[in-house]
Parts: sequence; structure tokens; C-alpha cells
Amino acid sequence: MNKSSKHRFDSTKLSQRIASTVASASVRDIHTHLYDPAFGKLLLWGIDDLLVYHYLVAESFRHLDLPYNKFWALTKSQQAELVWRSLFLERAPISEAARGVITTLNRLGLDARQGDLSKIRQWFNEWQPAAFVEHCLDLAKVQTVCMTNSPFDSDERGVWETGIRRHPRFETALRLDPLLLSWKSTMREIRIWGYDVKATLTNKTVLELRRFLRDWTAKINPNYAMVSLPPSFSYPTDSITSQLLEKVVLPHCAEFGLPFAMMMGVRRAVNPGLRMAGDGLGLSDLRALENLCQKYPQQRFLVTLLSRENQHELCVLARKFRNLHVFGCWWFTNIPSIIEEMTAMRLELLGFSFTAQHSDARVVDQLIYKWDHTREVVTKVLQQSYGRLAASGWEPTDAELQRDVGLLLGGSFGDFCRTQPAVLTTGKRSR
Ligand code: HDL
Ligand code: ZN
Repeated sequence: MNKSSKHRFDSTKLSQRIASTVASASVRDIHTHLYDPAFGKLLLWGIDDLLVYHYLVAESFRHLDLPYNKFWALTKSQQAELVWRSLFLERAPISEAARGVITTLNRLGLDARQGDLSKIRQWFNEWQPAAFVEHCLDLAKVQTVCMTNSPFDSDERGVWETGIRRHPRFETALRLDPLLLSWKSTMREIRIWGYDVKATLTNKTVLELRRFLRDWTAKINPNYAMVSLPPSFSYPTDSITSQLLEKVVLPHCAEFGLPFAMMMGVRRAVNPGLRMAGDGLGLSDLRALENLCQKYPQQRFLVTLLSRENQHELCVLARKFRNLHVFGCWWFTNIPSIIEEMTAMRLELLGFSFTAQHSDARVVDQLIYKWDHTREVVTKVLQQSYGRLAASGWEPTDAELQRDVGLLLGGSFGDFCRTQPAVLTTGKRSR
């Protein structure tokens, strides 16, 4: 038996095998704000939508002395011109979101350096939306995307109510922020839609809210229910949010076997003048998550956190609770330096039992850069992790690399969502 501590292997060859496996793996994108082409104008695509992405608007305002309302009064293409000038012409597009536009244009076969937006617009104008969607999905190697579907969005609700022919690669998720976080105003809306609900959670109101959720679950057939939560969220409390979770949302998820996604740590409208670009983040108290996982062992929780400082504690919690699935590098953590840190830590603490990324794309072209950039980082991290493993004496076969990479890019999510509550309960009884 070879006594040397380091197992000999060809690290260059292994790195190349990992790079090609990640590059060719298809992805299940489990959280986006994209819309099935059947939703018409709600589907965003093309150069102007790419440039007025709220990430880029926030960054542009750092160079614009224009009053916010003057910017919002401009047309979309005028706004895009300002973003293009401030982030692409007057300085290198070095930020992650700006580089994303360059990656996207380049992969679409366009020369971003030509600088003249009208030529780029002309190229996009030759496409039909549905064909362009297929093109982007295929270029990004994204098998399916999960939308964020809100009964409380009047534009979207109207489309669901007319009935549509769904695109097979667009899945759904039932977004519940207005119900859980703005009960007073939302209750009035739900009443108008024909559900006999009152401000206090009487039995009748609870039953009617369950009926409301049942109706929308039947209408959209969601992969999971979801909410984004402020850093101040805590559980248990006597807040209406806690009561709605306990009496309505979690019982509904149990009845339909729906995982519940909690995206924690967002502080809405830190700067209202920036509109959608005005949200910030804060450190979440993960005791709330721990208490929910503990109290509802049959409920599957999907969680992503906005604060970098919360990430290690989230991994440790996931080691304690098999009904907790960690996913993505959300929003302000979706930058190479933090994706690298988070993915390495998650592999070291969770193995492959997490989902490395979701794109959060709002513009369908963004799928191309969000997944290219993620694949770059995940490749680098896996080369390091498998390199260490190989040096310890265990080198993966190609089939094992495909299996494991598939787990990180949607496979573990699928396994987790298919896990029957019975398995989780059995796990609990085994103690
Ligand atoms: O609440 C969310 O789902 C967030 O992703 C917000 O939509 C945010 O504006 C965003 O697009 N982040 O990437
Ligand atoms: Zn989102």
C-alpha cells in the first residue's frame, strides 16, 4: 500500500473533466421573475429591458445627478441610454450586473463595443418573443425555470383568469408576501374576490383563506409556496404573520404537500426613490427558522438568505434539520466573490444536499449571463473540492461528476421536493 499521504492523480485532467461537466450540465432554475411567453407584455426581453434592470438602475444613479422622478418620467429606451452611457461608455462595465449585459450580448453574437444601441435594438427587433425565449433557454442550458406567481399582481391575475396555454419549461410558485406581510389591505382585496374574510382570523376567515389558497393552487399548480421576509421576522410571535403561517399557509402546504420557500433578510424600500431598485438587506434572526423546522418536521422548507453574514449559520441549521433545503446565492450575494465563498462552505458542510443557484432573472436574456457566471464559479469551487478529495484517495468518474453536478443544479431540489413527509416523520421517530 502506497504510504505517501497524497494520492497521485492528474489534476489538470480532473479539472478539465469538471469544467466540461459543469459547462454541459442542464439546469433547473428554481426561482426567477420571468414569465411564460403566454403572459405577453409581462415577459421582459431585449436590450432596453436588460439595461433598465433594477440592479443597473441603482448603479447608474451613483453617476447621475438627475432627480429620481425625472429619470422615471423618461421612456424605457431613454432610461436605457442613460444606463448605457454611465455604466458602459463612461467607465468599464466591471460590476457583476454590467458584465452580465456584455456576456449576454457576446453570447447572442453581438459586439457590445459597437456602442450604438440602435444597431443592437435592430437585431433584437428581428426576433419573435417565443422564439427568443427558446433561444435563451437553450443558450443558457436551462431546462426549466420557475416563475414567481402572485395572485395579488393585477396584471398577472388577469392572465390566469382568462386561461392560457402554458409553456412546458415554465413552472410556477405561489408568492404570498401581500397575504403574510400586508394583511389589512390584502384582506380587503381577497374579500372583493368573493372570499368571506374579516380582519380577525375567525374560523370562517381561516376556512375562506384556505379556499383562496386551494383555488390558486388548483389554478397554477405551484412547485412550492413562497414569501420574502424582513430581517425582523421572528417566530413564534402573536403577530398576524405568525398566525397566518400557523392557521392558513402551513396547513395548506401540508394538505397539498407543498414545500414552503422563505427568502429572508430583505428590507423593502430603504430608498423609495429608487422604486424596485430601492430595497436593501439586514441580518436575519435564524431562531425563527430553527423554531419552524423544529415545530413542523413534516414541512419542507426551502430557504435562501440575503445577508452574507447569515450563510454559515444557515448551513449549520441545515445539518440539524433534514426538512430544510438551502438554495441559491440570492440577489446581493449573487456576485462571484460571495458565490465562491458560499458554495465552498455549503459543499464542506452539506455535501451535495443543497441547490447551488437560482438566477432570479427578470429579463429572459439574463439567463445566459446568470448561468454562465455561476458555472464559472461553481467549476472553480468543484475543481478545488474534488482536487482535495482526489488527493485524499477518491477520484470521481465522469458519471459520478455528472450525477453530483446535476444534484447542485436542480437535482437535490427535485429529490427534496419528491421526499414524502412520511420519510421525514420516520427520521423523527428514529431518535
Ligand atoms: O423578493 C424577491 O424575490 C427578490 O428576488 C426581488 O424580486 C428582487 O427585486 C430581485 O429581483 N432580486 O434579484
Ligand atoms: Zn426573486
